[in-house]
Amino acid sequence: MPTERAADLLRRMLRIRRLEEKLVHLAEDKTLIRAHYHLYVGQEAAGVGACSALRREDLVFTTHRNHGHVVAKGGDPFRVIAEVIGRRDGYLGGRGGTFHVAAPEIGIPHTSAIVGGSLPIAAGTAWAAKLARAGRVTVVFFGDGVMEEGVFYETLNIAQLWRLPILFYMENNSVTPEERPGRGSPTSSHAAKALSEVPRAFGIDTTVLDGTRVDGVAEAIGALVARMRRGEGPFFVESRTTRWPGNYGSFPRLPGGDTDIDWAWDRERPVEEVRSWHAESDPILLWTRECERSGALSRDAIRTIDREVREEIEKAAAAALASPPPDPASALEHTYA
Ligand SMILES: Cc1ncc(C[n+]2csc(CCOP(=O)(O)OP(=O)(O)O)c2C)c(N)n1
Ligand SMILES: [Mg+2]
Repeated sequence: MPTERAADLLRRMLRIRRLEEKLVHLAEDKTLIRAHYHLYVGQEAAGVGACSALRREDLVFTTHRNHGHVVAKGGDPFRVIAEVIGRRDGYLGGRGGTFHVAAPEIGIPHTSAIVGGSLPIAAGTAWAAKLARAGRVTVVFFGDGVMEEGVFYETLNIAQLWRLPILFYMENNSVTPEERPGRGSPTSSHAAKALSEVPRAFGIDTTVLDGTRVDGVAEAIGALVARMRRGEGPFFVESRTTRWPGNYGSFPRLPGGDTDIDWAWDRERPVEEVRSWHAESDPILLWTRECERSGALSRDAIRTIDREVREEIEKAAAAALASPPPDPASALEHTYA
């Protein structure tokens, strides 16, 4: 891979990681994030790889883990952080908060934290694009838990019957490293033997991906997006990742602190709780090692990118903290009766 592109993918993944680490630090002040919030740590390669195949006008729908998808689609970290902490410069003026970060101007018209809530709306934008012959595609990211919801089945059915230009991007974040593609089959709490067999039963072209490999995701999704632009679709992807230990429990934690980019080479250094995760399943450290191995990026170039991203996120967070809360007089804006 050319150096430019390798660096761009790394920068985008790091932007998400550093932003979310910053959120955990901000959340220590309970007045900044007043309720529950979820992180995308460990799944960055999925969002960044998939969105790298998209244009600005393509549409993306996301979930309760939306920060990563919004940044991957080109969202401004300042406006994302401002939204999460409820400030005026947030993408929704501080009204949405962590669960509903959406940014229509970059193709994220709506975000729902209702498990499965975005699927039928995404099918709607795909239907609209098809009618308008817009060549625009829709990607809907969702978790494996969505496959337990009724709306999933209705949406898959109509999307296939109407041949909609939509990619169902299912992030199966509950697999062990041994269960990632090429190694074995995941066990699941779903009645289906394999989750990927479900869309196949609808006749939908389905791919199982290693969601920790940003280059593999980018290449596979690039090919599917090209086919959708030529009028094919729908497609289904099962993207397998391994849950980051900090995402267990009711609130995210940073076991061992912020990710140190040097852990890519110094595998024994992270605390034991996260050591094997960073060694085998951290998409950013996997990519860092791959970039060095292939010669696309030197260790120093990687460290420089990380330093630049950390500075960028520090600035974004400072600006978000300086942004005022919404004006009380605007409370009824966007309210319909
Ligand atoms: C309809 C609905 N039921 C339950 C919840 C509570 N809830 C929030 S996240 C979540 C788990 C979703 O699992 P999955 O889709 O696999 O996403 P993950 O958290 O693993 O990324 C649940 C049950 C919800 N938000 N919406
Ligand atoms: Mg899940």
